[in-house]
Amino acid sequence: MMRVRINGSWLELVEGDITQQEVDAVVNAANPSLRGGGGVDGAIHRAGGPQIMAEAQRYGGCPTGEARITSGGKLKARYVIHAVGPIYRDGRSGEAELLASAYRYSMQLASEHRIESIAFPAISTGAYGYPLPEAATIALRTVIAELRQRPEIKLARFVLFGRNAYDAFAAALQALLPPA
Ligand code: AR6
Repeated sequence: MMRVRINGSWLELVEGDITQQEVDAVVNAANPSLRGGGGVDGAIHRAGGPQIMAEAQRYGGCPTGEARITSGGKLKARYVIHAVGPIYRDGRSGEAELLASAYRYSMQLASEHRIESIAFPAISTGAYGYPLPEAATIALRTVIAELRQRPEIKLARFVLFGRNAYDAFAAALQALLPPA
């Protein structure tokens, strides 16, 4: 576990399962149809039950780089924010901006819904193939900038699935922080 103070708020890295988090909102790594899938998406819908899908369907989809919010169903979290990251192609097809946008959009929705604690997965790094080191740097840089601008969000936690993802985020965070 790693924990750093960003102004008055906390940024945390933990290894674990996002469906088990006791936070106001968990972020789903969704696809533009919002109709479910594997990975985090499958796990969230399985754990949260059919209410989440019923609400998500009403949006009729979500463009890449944006996000939509539903209730958390049976999850401990009150909300699920369905964020759509990019499919990684070659790194020169706008992927970095779209990935940053998915995180920014999620933080904006969190602010609007008075969400004080939010848990993110490593969006786009599974089925969508984004290389972990690059994705980690973009994710952390973006969420740190958002925490600085949105002091009402008190905690942003990255929930990394497996040692490999955790280590990539820990290394990226060390590299972003000012030297002690
Ligand atoms: N908790 C936290 N992280 C997890 C969990 C979990 N329970 N399960 C997997 N991960 P992915 P993407 C990690 O594939 O790349 C779906 O089919 C996983 O190890 O879930 O954005 C959607 O419907 C990886 O590091 O999302 C889309 O079609 C990270 O979460 C597509 O996959 C993201 O992997 C989205 O692909």
